[in-house]
Amino acid sequence: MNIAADPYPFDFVPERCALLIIDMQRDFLEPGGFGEMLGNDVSQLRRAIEPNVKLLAAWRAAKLRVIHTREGHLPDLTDLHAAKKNRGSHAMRIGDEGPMGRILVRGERGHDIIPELYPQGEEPVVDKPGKGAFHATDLHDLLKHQGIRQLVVTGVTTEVCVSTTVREANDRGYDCLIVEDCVASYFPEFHKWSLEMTKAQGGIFGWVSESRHLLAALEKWSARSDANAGSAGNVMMNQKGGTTPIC
Ligand code: TIU
Repeated sequence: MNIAADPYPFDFVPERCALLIIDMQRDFLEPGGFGEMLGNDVSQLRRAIEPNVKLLAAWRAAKLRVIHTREGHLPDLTDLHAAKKNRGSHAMRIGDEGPMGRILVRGERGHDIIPELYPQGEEPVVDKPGKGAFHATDLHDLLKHQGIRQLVVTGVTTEVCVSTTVREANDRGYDCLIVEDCVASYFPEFHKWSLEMTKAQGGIFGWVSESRHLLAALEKWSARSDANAGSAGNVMMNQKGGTTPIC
């Protein structure tokens, strides 16, 4: 199934594709967390929430794979290296107590995913200490075991964790498509150029598209699956006028 994308249409194979939602956590999207601690205006990221809500709902309705990630550290900070801990000149640091609990620490309110996009059922949540979702996680194994070869990537921030993850995925053999209106940055220019870099040189890191194209494709896919399920669940009339399931 072709999806309109840059630099050319993306050959979407739903059964082999996962929706990977990067770090839609309070610590990045709400005041008082890591994003604001770094001096950023968190309201810049919030425009990606609604398009993600719609895409996630359609993805779930199509019964395709969804994976969430969260950036953060163990409470004892043993997975936080000094380079990340000490960078910058901020009064607040990772692990310090903020208005939403200890900043970027697993189990704290600020570290969790925003309620609008909260994981459901058995959707995996990959906790990552770094920017890339493959570094020091079992994401690659998880994808391999599920037969996933393509990633539709959304979340925050475009040029940091989204871009790092797409680059890591690219080197591990995945085809990645970034959904432009479902990713966001504190810096509109970085967002723009990060997407430009992804799709430059014939799609050096992957494809860029918009959620409306994905939604249309998912609708088609769901309609087709429903039709198939209808025929798979078909029954034939037996001689007594009852029904026999077709196995
Ligand atoms: N600072 C910034 O833009 N991002 C991060 O620190 N993490 C993620 O992008 N998730």
